Amino acid sequence: MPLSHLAACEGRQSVLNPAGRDAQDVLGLIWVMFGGALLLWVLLGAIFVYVTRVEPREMPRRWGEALIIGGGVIFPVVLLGALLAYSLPMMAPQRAAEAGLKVHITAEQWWWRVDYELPDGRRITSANELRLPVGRRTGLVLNAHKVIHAFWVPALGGKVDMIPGRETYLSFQPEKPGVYRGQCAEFCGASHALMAFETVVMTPEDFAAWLKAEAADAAPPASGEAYRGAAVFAREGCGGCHTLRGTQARGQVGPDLTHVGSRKSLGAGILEMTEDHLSRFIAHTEALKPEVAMPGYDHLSLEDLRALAAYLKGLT
Ligand code: HEC
Ligand SMILES: [Cu+2]
Repeated sequence: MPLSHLAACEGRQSVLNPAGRDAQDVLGLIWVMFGGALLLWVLLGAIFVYVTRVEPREMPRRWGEALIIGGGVIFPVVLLGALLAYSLPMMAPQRAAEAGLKVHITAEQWWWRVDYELPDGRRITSANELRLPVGRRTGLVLNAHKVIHAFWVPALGGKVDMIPGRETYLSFQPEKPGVYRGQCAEFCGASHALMAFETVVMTPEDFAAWLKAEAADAAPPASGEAYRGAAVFAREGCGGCHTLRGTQARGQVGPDLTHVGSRKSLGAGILEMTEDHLSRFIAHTEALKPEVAMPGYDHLSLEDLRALAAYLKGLT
């Protein structure tokens, strides 16, 4: 592993490197709690040194009682009360869903359904990548299909469980354009560690342009090879599980592929989006993601796999 990967504090998936208001608040809370714990540790150490080294003789009973009541009851109540008073008001804004864009995210095994709900009620379906406008607060409505998962983009905000049959909420106000990694943070089965996604924070203008492109139907094949790929897609029945808006493919089992080629990563954050990786993922799905619901298509010829990859990469 390259050393740079070990420098987790500098990463794009770190609470110590906040890129949004909510993550900034969480980091503040971390430092306050760390400071409080340090203070307590020093205080206890001092008392320990005092009673073992400085004054090891038995203490008068009145002193002992005062120490128990003061140090064991009053002090923790005051300290924990202050921490509670400091941290509670932070919770509401982290979950506030303001008017404006709302994104519904449903955790599947092991990928993410992502559904943008515009203020006028229109929905735009995507998958495995979240895009957000910088400087605005976007509400996230979280859900899960079969088992509990947890949604976490450390650089942007807190972590919240995703529970089948029960909506939970989070909201982000990103402050720096960039790409931040998110990861499922609750064990959800064999491929739990392979369930990540990129969050792309864009300027409001770029975001509006992206959203408009994302709302469009799938692009028709633009080359001979892509054309052949579209035919393989239809012949192999990929559309039984995947949707390509504007075509016969209307499956709901797997991720929406209408604009799969424009995503930064493939297979829920496990591979970079390239044609090579696409053909590898399609041929060896189960080897790359244990227990995945998509069968591997390793019986396809290399030409068919390449054509499929060219077609899908062209769906931007
Ligand atoms: C039985 C249902 C099923 C069939 C059939 C199926 N897939 Fe999938 N596919 C899935 C599921 C489920 C996933 C999500 C896997 C994961 O990442 O956990 C997926 C993921 C993908 C992805 C990655 C999407 C992304 O957002 O990264 C691609 C590309 C893909 N499939 C292509 C195909 C092609 C091409 C075919 C036909 C040759 C096919 N699939 C057939 C269920 C299916
Ligand atoms: Cu998980």
